[in-house]
Amino acid sequence: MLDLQKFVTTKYGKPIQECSNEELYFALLALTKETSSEKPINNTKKKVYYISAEFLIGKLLSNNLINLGLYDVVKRQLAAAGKDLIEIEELEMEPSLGNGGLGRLAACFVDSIATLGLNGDGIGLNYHYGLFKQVFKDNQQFAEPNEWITPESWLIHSPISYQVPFADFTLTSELYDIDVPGYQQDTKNRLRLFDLASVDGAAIKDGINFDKTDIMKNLTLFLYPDDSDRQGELLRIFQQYFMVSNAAQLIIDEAVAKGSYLHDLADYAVIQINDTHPSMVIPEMIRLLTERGIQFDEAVTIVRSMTAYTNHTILAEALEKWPIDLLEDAVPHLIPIIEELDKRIKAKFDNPAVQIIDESGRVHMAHMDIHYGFSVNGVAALHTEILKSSELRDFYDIYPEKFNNKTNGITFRRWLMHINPRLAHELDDLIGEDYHYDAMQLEKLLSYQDDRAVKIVLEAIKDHNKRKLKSFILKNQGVEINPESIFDVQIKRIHEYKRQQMNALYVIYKYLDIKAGNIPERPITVFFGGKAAPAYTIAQDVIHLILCLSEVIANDPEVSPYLQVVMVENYNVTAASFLIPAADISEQISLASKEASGTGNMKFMLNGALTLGTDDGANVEIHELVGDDNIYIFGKDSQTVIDLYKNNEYVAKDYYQMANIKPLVDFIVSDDMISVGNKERLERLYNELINKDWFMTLLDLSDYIAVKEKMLADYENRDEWLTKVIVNISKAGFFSSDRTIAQYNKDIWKLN
Ligand code: DL6
Repeated sequence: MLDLQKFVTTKYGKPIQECSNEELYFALLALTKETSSEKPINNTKKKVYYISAEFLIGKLLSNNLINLGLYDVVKRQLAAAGKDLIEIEELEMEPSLGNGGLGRLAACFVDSIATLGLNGDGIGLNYHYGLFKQVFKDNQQFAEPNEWITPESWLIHSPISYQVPFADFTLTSELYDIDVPGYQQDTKNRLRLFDLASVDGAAIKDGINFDKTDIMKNLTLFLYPDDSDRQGELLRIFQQYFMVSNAAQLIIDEAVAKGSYLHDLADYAVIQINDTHPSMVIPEMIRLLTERGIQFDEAVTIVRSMTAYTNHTILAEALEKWPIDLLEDAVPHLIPIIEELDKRIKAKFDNPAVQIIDESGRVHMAHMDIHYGFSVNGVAALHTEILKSSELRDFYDIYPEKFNNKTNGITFRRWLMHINPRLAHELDDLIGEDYHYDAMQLEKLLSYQDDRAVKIVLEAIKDHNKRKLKSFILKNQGVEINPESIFDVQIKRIHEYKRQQMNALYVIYKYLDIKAGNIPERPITVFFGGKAAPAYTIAQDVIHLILCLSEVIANDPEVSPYLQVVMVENYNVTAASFLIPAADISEQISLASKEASGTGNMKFMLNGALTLGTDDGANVEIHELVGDDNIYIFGKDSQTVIDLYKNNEYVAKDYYQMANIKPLVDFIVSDDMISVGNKERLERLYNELINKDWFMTLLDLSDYIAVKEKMLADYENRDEWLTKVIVNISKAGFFSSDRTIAQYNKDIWKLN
């Protein structure tokens, strides 16, 4: 049994009571690292290497304490000494190693791989300043470096180092590991983050600008550095190659250490390519194998039998295509290999749509993955179907056997047990703890869907979580929110296809409706959170719209008691952990066919929020599981949208002219808005909406408003609403990432 008092006294020479929270945080960090260091590394023969540009792991203290079985005892012993684990954990810096859904998914996956006792590590880069820290000024987003690495942290410096060759120099890598203890598992895995000793933050000036040419100093400064110029594109290629060359060398070394003689490498290792950022691992692995004496043809066969690709987007512009001359400048030694791979495809297929190198000399990374890997998966049922029937149809015709679906999932250790302990304890009491190991057991909760006493407890838990969020927002942003209001939450990267602008137009509708004298039955607080890529102007304009609306409403005493808009600054995993358990309405309103899956939708459902969404991504599967009565679906379906694009039939202006829509869009450039905002930004967004609206905001706006109004009205029938909440929680088990990983293993990795 852990004796925390003894551990702390040995470390500091004084008892817990006399320690500051900071001292206690570092004591708990040391305790957790020590406990996981004692666990042996999983060393079974075959291993999966999950290579990803992002791992959005979030704070680790509670998560690791839960997985190591120490959480309750630590919490209790701290409380006995008058200390609060939650307050202590606040001092942890959130690692800045990811950005959005793809990165958070990778974090859930490494947790689930370890929890299922599978041998698998995450491999990525150790970004010193993450994507960026979002700061609001003048109702606009500004970017600052997101510093997170402190002298004592979760990173463990490893002696492993490799030489990574580039055109003009060779870099020597460093490796930092973060232990990944699975939930109540005897062994552990690791997240392995490569870095360069010479990287220097002093190169950054004026926000997140830096000299992009000085690779030795800037290689791992930022995730997704601005690639709007050639030097930025080159830097991304340097990063990607650095990541995969290190990964490939590590994979070979580990396999050889276990007895592989390389011809049988695929019996020891399988690589999951997470989106196209790690795609260069294919030519790099071929290069390393041929360098070690394997014939080119055999190297291709080996690599093909050990690499699998996950597609996370159907946005064509997000599928990477690198100009070959750019690759030549950074990694000339890969060019003959890529050209040979391309030549073989050209000899076999004359369809230009499936070539690796296109007529303009661009290398299509996804095409290389599909031809030279053995598996291609989408991340939700609808997404995979769209890949097969339209986006990657030509490939599906060639390789139907490679395509498979793996609907995403989330780890319940973080997204239930950690962020909503009261709900988790209530579930433990009602249905037992089996769902900790088998999430489908949550269905047992269905038998309580008419239980008044359970509903009262669920209401009380939501109320508690709303008050926790209130304190968080007050502390971080100095804004007071009303915990008695309905919490309507949209948190995700800012992107036109995700349609935060449609939600903002609803806010305008509600604002004007209240001004017209229609007072809502209950106040509503609309939360937004998310970062816009610095080079994505319209997304920045959407943030500006939301911030201006927030100010206009806050300044209007006729409306502010009933409606509030909060744009959460620097939205990250920590903010999500407060927002999700407090939410009533989960906004999943992407244009149907555009959101590959979404994983926030699953987190909200698990925490008792109801989905307001389109039939898109994993919403479709949520809809199927909970049934029509327990979800609020609106908008055109994916096939209609696909046809609209195909036939070029959508004309935004036709919708703009409609009597109920025009006043809402016009409000964007009203005097009220321009008085608190930037005219150029607001006008640009307004013009975009009426003249282009590529993601069809106005198409679904009327339906969205109608269904949201219905949802708000339904909220007042508390009994029926809480039945829906119970159904949603009960049906969330399917979305455990343990299920997703078990499927990856059964169908793709075949580890045990
Ligand atoms: O698969 C994880 C996550 C999905 O849930 C989201 O729907 C999808 O947008 C996201 N994809 C990306 C890749 N880039 N883009 N665009 O982040 O993956």
